[in-house]
Amino acid sequence: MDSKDLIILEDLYGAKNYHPLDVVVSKAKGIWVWDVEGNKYLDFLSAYSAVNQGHCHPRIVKALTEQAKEVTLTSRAFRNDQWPMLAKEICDLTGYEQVLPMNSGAEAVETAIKAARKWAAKTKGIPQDQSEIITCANNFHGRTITIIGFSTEPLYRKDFGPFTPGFVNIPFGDTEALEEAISPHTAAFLFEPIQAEAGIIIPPGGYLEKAKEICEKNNVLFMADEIQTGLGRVGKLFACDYENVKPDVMIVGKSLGGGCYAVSAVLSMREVLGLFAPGEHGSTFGGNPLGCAVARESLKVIREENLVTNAAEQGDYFMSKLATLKSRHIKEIRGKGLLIGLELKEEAGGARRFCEALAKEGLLCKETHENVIRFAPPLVIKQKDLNWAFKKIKDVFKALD
Ligand code: IF1
Repeated sequence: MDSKDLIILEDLYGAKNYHPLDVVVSKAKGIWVWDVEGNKYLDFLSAYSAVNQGHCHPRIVKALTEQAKEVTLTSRAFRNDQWPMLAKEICDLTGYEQVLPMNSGAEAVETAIKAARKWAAKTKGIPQDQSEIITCANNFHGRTITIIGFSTEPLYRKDFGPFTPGFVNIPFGDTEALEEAISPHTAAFLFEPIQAEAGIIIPPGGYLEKAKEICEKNNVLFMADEIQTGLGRVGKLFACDYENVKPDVMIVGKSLGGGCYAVSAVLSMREVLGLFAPGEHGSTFGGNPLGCAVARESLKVIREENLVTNAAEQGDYFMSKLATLKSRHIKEIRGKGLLIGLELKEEAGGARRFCEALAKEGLLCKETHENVIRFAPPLVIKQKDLNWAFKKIKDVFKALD
């Protein structure tokens, strides 16, 4: 089967809930992927930051294959020898007292929402079914009905109602709006420290610190969704580290599974996660030994290969290169670490055509919304590869100028 045949099959049998570039990947290693015909591409998306460690990292693949020969799934009706080790290691790494394991990011966000509502009822004393959670406009936290219910993106919501009540939206980056939105029924403030899908939106300096202060003053849980910004992506272990702010609840996922398995988790103090009684929440695959063995190695790779420092250094370097681009199409270039967005002017004709031209040059990027090209390579990338990528970007902007 060549790429053409495979695209026909996918378009015939696959639901069209995506509009992928016509690149049919059959092999991947580190920062590189190859299509069925053997054409080589540099991956500048990292599966939306789920492959921070690079594709098919040998240590993570080894952890996967070794564990697969021992035990893969027991359900949590019984215990296993990998989950307790991951629980300790991730709590030691992040400084939280407890952790609840899930699989997808959305499941972890839903878990955090349930934890906040449970805490509101049992600890804050908010009357049953009256707790509120404050979220930000242009958020992205996943695709479940509850989560899209507080999305402000019509495309994610259309025809999927009715939605879950109990959410209040405020503008991102605005602490006065946060203060005004808090009521005696507010359980939590759920936010992304940098809004990636919204177009790599970085809040004003001091925003996280001030927002945390407001939440503390009002006994509101400060819940950070670090599923995309966490685990080194933005040049710190977590985006909240830029302001030395420690969320009450932290949600992680994506690269926790090292690109080899879906592993997500909610981290918090016992005062919050300790409120879950047996049977009140769960998941068939949550905390399974295969995912936990992979996650343990994924975290070790991030630490032992200094991926956080590399993301900071290479991100700064790449931003300085991008700043030299001369193009009438460029509106703004922004980012932290290796989460970078290049925003085009309205009249540039949309980011998709730039991504398609870049793919032809061997650089795989993805547009976010209409006008932002996202640059997010695996955190193992070296300067020489960024130079290669930059030349492709420069050539494409010259050609499309
Ligand atoms: C899609 C976007 C990115 C996330 C944050 C939770 C989740 C995500 C901050 C949910 C997932 C993915 C989902 C994927 C595309 C991608 C995405 F474009 F959709 F918004 F990365 F920006 N919190 N983001 O970024 O995690 O359930 O997917 O494991 O749905 O198209 P998930």
